[in-house]
Amino acid sequence: MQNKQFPPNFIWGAATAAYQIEGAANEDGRKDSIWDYFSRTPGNVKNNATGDIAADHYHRLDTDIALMKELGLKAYRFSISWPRVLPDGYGAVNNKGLDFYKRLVDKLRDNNIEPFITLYHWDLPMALQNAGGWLNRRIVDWFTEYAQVMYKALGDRITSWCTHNEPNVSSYLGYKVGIHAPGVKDDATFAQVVHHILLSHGDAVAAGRAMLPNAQFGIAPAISQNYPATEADTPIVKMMWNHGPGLILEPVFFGRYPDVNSSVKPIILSGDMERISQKIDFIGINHYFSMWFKLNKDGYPERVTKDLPVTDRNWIIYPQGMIDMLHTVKNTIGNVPIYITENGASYPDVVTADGCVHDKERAAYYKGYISAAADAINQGIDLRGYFAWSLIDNFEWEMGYDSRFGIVHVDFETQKRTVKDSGKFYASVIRNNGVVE
Ligand code: IFM
Repeated sequence: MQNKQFPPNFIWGAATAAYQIEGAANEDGRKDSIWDYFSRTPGNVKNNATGDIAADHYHRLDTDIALMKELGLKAYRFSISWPRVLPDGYGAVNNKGLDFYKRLVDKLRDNNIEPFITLYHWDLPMALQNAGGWLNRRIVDWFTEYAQVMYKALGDRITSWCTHNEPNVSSYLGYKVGIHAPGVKDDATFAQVVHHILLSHGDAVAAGRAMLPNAQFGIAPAISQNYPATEADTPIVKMMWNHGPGLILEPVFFGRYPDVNSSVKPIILSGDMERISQKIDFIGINHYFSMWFKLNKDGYPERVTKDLPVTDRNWIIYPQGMIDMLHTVKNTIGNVPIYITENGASYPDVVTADGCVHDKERAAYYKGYISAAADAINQGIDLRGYFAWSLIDNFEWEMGYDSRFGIVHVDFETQKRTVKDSGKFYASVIRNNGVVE
């Protein structure tokens, strides 16, 4: 393999999300989110795990920032817990909650680590869910109010604002399939929720432009790469795009929904599509795997297996898929600045007698995907940065603590952190600004 170098100023980071790492679920004025409620309901999460303590990041800020420093991170992507800042979703601001994020941002800046904020990574305040949640159109105003609270509190210290993390996934798993909070399985609800999420994105961007003219605004869908099993299955590729990332990116970039060939349509009021299609400055892409599909006898896509390596989640490892995906995005929406806002792999790690975590498969995964990122840049993709998912092992939604994605191991009994071999590999990538053999 040749050395893979990146442009100067390429941003190397790692990512986390509030509910997955913070813990301190009932402290300093925070109230429940839909994930607190969902995970405390028996049977929803493996081993009935909750994020009550998670990686206890709320109390371990200094340790975790020291780890980021040790790894040499240039940037840290994290999300704000809406119910920590606005426990009832809107109205009274919880200053103790806000102070936590002010401290985090100040400490990052003191350490020359650029903070990248995501406003919504799935922890909707339960108070809002009780008022209809994402199905109630008033949520667009509630979200915009929350965004404005954050712009006002941190706008002088933050350049990059991402409105929603994987809106295609949170809506699909939470409102269509029901395996994520709030556990709804209803096609009409799903369609309307997507529309309200998109509207909230657009209005939050517009509010941000008015308050912070120099800031950058974006959104981060999850985009896997889908291939047809045979040539006859090629229509599946477009179908999967339209139901997944296209459902987010086409309204945002073109002000129209892709054709999903469904009788279930959201209620769209006059002016909505203009509000959704605000100009944005970047897209974040969360990319993990590729999939192959064939059309089954009913005309629906069905996954086919491939003789390729997989992670412990059965996610196919195929770095070329990330390059192909980036070209699809560029060909569809234009050469917009892109950050890979999440990329990583889950494996069942063990701390060995030498006190280390020799996660060579994860290290190989990173080598493959980071090399692919370099190739994509050489092929003309405007890729500005890359964030490993995740900085530390954490609460992996319906999988609880049974799926580890960290480049730093967390012992959830003692909260001890151990940099994995993949973390050491990633640190070397950052030091060398690329993969050096
Ligand atoms: O842990 C999640 C994250 O919250 C969203 N993107 C995918 C990750 C791994 O499943």
